[in-house]
Amino acid sequence: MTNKTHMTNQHLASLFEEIADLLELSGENAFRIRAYRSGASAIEGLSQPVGELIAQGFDLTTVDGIGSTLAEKSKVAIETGSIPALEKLRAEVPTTLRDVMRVPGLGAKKAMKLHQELGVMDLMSLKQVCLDGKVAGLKGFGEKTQQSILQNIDIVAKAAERLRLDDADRLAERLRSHFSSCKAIQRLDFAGSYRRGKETVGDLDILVVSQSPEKVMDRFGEFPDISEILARGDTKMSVRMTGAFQVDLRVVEEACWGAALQYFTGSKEHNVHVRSIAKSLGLKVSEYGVFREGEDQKPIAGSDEASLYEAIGLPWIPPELRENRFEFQKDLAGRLKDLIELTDIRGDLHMHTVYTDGADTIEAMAQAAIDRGLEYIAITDHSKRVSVARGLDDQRLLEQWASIDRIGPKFQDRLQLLKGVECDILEDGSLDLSDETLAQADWVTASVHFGFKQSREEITDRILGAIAHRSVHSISHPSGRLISRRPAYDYDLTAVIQAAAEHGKCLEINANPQRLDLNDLQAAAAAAAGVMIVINTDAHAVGNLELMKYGVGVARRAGIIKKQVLNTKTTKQMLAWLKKHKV
Ligand code: DGT
Ligand code: CA
Ligand code: CA
Ligand code: ZN
Repeated sequence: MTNKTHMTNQHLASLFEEIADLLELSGENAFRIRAYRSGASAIEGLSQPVGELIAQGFDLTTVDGIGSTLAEKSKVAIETGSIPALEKLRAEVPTTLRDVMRVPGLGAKKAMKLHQELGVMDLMSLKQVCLDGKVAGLKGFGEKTQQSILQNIDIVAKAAERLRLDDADRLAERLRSHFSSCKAIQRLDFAGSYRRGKETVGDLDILVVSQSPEKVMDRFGEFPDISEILARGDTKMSVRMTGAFQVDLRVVEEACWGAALQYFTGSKEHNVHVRSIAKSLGLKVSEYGVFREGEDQKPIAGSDEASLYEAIGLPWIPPELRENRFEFQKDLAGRLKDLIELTDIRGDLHMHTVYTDGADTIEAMAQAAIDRGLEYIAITDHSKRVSVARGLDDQRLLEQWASIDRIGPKFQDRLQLLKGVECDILEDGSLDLSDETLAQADWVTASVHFGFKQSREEITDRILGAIAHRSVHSISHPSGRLISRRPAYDYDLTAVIQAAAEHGKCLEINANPQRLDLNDLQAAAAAAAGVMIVINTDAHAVGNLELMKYGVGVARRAGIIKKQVLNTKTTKQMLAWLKKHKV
């Protein structure tokens, strides 16, 4: 028998967990439920895929926690991809009730009662019956329970939410320093979507090399933000943080480090493609290494990631590219050589000062830019339409530029200060400043901050008008979205990209982790159309200049190379570019 389904141990374990939950909801006896739960954690703790063990004729019942029933069901699952007993349970009990039973204070019995008496199916319908006041009237519940359910639903629902990349970054840094005192750890790194630099992260995946997994897990358990230990096996532990975010930790062997890091970095789609390339070469890639087909004992590569990719004829692929989008194209090696890096960035062309809603002066921003190794910056405060930020009218903007003319020489030889502005694209399609004023700027970036509810045609026309304006160099945060808070306005990005390409105008990747637009796929489309990309922090304080890395991350995920990014130019090249674009 072979593992045709390529089911991972994690997946098999999750099927047993689901059976256990559904049995609990059905009111089954505790003994049977516990058998499935301990089976699930036994399977997760195995150091080799169940499919392989079975193929080798290994007797699963010799593993602690796995009896003959579960061994049999494992075989069926590996062979067919499902378990009949689970299918039967799913037909009897809505599997979405599992979320309901996890609401603090409920549990299986109460969840089932809510289902039978009030037709509750999932968190949404639970919230509705609470809001309707129906739960309070139910025997054994009452007003107080109803109130606490309402509060707790939001916590459970939040568990389904993803963490923004910068928040994930802060958590990862705190975890790293928490683990730094653990002497049992030889090596530690983060994998998963966080390592790939996705704009939001579903959970954090930590990978560790250690001879004493228990000590590592003990230390993990001491992290102050943990609200619940979800699972702890021999080599794997999962916890929930307060605020519902999940963190997974896996301890692996030093010899498999590269293979494990590659596997758990994903993406799943990237890994599927990697395995298919391997297969065509008569090789097998798993989280334990690269093996010759049929020889499961000694890996031929996998102690580091580079050796794994090399074994299947590929250069090491940066994690940001591992989404099965561009990384398997023929010209990969050539592009990788020039893939944009943070150190390629020489300037920042979007930032605010105390003249509008920034926290720092022009001088402070300039000094901070020098400290970060930048060679030029454009000061781009808001125009008057942004009245909450005390946006500048023509008069005040000209005054600011006059002071930049005075300040500029102070930084000579260290930093080129450019006179810029972030000019609003008004609802009627006109620009917020006069043509005469705009013509005097070194750098003009135009943005939409208002009128998000306009029609697709209206918003598109506004942006197209700005792109065609002779003094405008760039469009900032072109989609207007705020991650997890506000969707993009409706506009025709393809038309915008085409117009930008025609007029030789830039489109921005806004590096603020709340924005990150253009996003990776949009930026890739723009660059492919020949549009010059500019990556800016939109800093509102000196500390924000460090956000540049997030914008560069988006560009890397888009496969963008150095020469496709305007602010990789040297000061001299930049001034020449600006001169060429001056009318
Ligand atoms: P997330 O957490 O939703 O932002 O996304 P990821 O990519 O971090 O996903 P996660 O945490 O479920 O798993 C981490 C990596 O582990 C994933 O990118 C690839 C690998 N992986 C996990 N489960 C499977 C699986 O069932 N099949 C394959 N091929 N890879 C898996
Ligand atoms: Ca993850
Ligand atoms: Ca995970
Ligand atoms: Zn701005």
